Amino acid sequence: MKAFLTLMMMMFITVSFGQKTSKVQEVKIQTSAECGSCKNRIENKLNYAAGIKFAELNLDDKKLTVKYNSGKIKLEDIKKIISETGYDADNIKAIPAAVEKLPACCKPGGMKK
Ligand SMILES: [Cu+2]
Repeated sequence: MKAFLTLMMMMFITVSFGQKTSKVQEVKIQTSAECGSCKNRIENKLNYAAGIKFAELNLDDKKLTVKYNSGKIKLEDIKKIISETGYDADNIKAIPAAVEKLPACCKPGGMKK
C-alpha cells in the first residue's frame, strides 16, 4: 500500500511538473529583417521547428511574435535558429556565414541601397 501511494505521489508530481514545463509562451523578438522575403524566410524556418506553434514577423518594426511550447524548445534556441538563418535576434547576433548566403536585399541595410 505504501509503495502504491508513493507511486501515485510520483505520478502526480510528474504530471503537474509536466504541465508547468509544457506551457505555451508568447514572446516578441527584435530581428534585423529587411523585406518580405526575409519575413517568409524567418517564418518558414520557425514554423517548421519542433515546439513552435506560431511565428509571425511584423515588417514595420521588424519584431517577430513567437508562440512556443517552453517544454519543447527554449527561447535561446529560437533566437539561435534566427541567427543561423542570418538575422539578429535581440541580444544574439546573426551568424556571419548565414548573412553571406542571403540575397543582397536581405543583408543588413540591404533595402536602403
Ligand atoms: Cu529580405
